[in-house]
Amino acid sequence: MDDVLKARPGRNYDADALIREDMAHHMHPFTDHKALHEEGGGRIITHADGVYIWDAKGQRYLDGMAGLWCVNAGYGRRELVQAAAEQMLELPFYNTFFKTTNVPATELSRVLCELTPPNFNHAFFANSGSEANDTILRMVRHFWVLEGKPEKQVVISRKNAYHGSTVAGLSLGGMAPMHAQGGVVPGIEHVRQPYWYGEGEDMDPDAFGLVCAKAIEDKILELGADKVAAFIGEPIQGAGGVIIPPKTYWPEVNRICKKYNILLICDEVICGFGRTGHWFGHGAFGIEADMLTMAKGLSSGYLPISAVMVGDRVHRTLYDKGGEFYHGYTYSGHPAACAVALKNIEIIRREGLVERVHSETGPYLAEGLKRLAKHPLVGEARSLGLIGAIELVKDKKTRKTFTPVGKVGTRARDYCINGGLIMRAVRDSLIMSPPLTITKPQIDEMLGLAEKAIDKTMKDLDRAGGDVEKL
Ligand code: PXG
Repeated sequence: MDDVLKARPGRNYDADALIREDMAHHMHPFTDHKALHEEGGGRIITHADGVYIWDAKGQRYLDGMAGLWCVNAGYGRRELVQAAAEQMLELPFYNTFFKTTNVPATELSRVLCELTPPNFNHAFFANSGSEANDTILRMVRHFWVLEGKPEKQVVISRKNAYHGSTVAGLSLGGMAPMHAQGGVVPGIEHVRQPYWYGEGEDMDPDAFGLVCAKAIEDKILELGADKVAAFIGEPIQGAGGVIIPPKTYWPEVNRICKKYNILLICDEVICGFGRTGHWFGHGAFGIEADMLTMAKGLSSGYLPISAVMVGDRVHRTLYDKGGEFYHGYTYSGHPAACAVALKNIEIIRREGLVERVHSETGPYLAEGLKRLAKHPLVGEARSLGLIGAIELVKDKKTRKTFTPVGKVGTRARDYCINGGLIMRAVRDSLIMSPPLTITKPQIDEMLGLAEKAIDKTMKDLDRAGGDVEKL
């Protein structure tokens, strides 16, 4: 065990050989492999500590994306490694089918019920956000059949939502390029997103929030409430570009779902576990959800695990009328993943990370972004807690975006990475979601590096006479 827990500083790798090997045999997710080859291959990340990661060439980066929105407790947590190692020595695996369970899965389900609102008293485990959302789709459709309303099967979601990459996940999501590859599950409808900066035109944000909520109501009326099973949404759309809805949006969605007897599902995969300065995104917006999905920050990404929190209303029906629900994954409630999640939650609680994001680092990031918003290339810089976006625009006054879309954002993102900062580019926005352990000086460092990258991008644009095609 001591060996396992010994510090593992970066070893010496033959970076070029590794990159060649990777290009030869490894198909990466969401990747144009031909383009990756032409660019000379990817970055090989070798080790990490706190908020920093290193690649095989020895370059250090501040990880402004917490892995992929997930390393909430930061890198290098020996306690999490120890929790996994101890659990694996004791019981590395046993399934949770056939009337069996294990100690960490039992404890974790109780702890998740403590952390969520009082109507949540049951957890179902899976291994990824996508699997959790697959579970949701099956559960809500089954629920309405058991309720004697088998025609209530349609799920309403939003355009530009992200709910995963399995067939159900991509169908629930609203990413058109994903829908075009491999087919979608029928009976899922997508309405407009509450993206005021990009789509609100000259409307007041609060009025726009109501318009977007009304789009849900209009869709319900178009389909007939007797056909609609549920509405699903991320409290803040993450992969879609950190879209923080106007404050009028979610209360109105609550009202509409109640009025038409439609289940309200929150996808907390990104917003959960302190990201917004609340334990969950639904808490930040007062969303009264019937079901929740969570993953990523649940284990800070140290091991794969996700959960569906099943509210009492749905659980009661499944329990009373459901008989066997033919659903589950080999690794549902995996003991090592559950042990890590439990320790991770203990760390978040012990270190007061949610409160720290809420009252210290979240407001500090917001202040820094306010300063950055004065930059001539920045149209809006928004955040809640430690999730944020910097929108780069052609014209600050009119909120006019660049065409073609994406080139400016990608250029700025590449400058960030070359400068030692990991950021994501979504359209022409820079997206951030750092570990919740980030300190104020590290936030300064993150924003300073982002600003340098934006400056360089602006110089390139000036040199190109403002013509994005010439970038
Ligand atoms: N729901 C939400 C809200 C997510 O952000 C998933 C579900 C799916 O989780 P899994 O564990 O199946 O990947 C996600 C995942 C990006 C990016 O480019 C975001 C995610 C995944 C991959 C890339 O920002 N989010």
